[in-house]
Amino acid sequence: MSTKFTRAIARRPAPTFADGLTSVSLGVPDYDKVLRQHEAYCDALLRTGVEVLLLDPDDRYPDSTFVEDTAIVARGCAIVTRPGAQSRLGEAAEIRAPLSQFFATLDEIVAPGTVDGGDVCEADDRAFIGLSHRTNREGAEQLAAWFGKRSIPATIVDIRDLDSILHFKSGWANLGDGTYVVIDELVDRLDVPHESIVRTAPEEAYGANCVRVNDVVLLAAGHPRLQADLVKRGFTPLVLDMSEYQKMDGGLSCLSIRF
Ligand code: CIR
Repeated sequence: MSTKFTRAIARRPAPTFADGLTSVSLGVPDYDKVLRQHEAYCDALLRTGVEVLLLDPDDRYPDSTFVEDTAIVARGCAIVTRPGAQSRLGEAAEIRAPLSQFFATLDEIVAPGTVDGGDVCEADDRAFIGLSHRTNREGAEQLAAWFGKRSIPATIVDIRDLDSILHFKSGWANLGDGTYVVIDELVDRLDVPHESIVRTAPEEAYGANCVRVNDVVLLAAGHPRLQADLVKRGFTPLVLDMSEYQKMDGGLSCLSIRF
């Protein structure tokens, strides 16, 4: 079983994109390429059958194209997060109006809690919340309670000791149908059966941030082993060049909120 998505919200990258936060040294993103890769991403979403609400770029927030971090949607309800990086806090207010087009009420994470949507993975009948350098204990607990009210049990996973990933979903993807894509470092951290895990090769760890959207799995280019493994398991990967987003610690999931 996998969630059927009908809509997605994305935001065009701002000209200030390269001023955003990053922990990697992969070079400065080329803004023309950033835009082209974003267009390809939105086209791919459309091909999965979802309607895309594309928001205008917001120069004030270089990381604002990573909309996933600002809200979580589950069972027809939405909660606005409180991003963990100071420079991104204001992004939460900016997602309210677009979300209000689809949700009559919006809940919110309140101070001192912080949550980045990239730390939150919904998996059919349960949810995982990464405790990271962006999502703190208060935020994770507020969100777990929010899921609880919707009868979705949430497991908090501490990833603060892992330097290799920014967010939980940088290393863990739920593909539905009982399958997860997982990096080595996370394989033994959660109580999911090993046979349900597609483990990424160490040199393909970035590929773990893949996204199931309806009949396809969006997958970053350059991960041939993972691509083959997904095909073997009956999935249909749709490969996208993410080079410019990787330079800013971003991946496929962070570029949209899907519901
Ligand atoms: C940041 O550091 O906040 C951005 N440069 C990247 C955010 C990526 N978001 C995500 O994986 N959900």
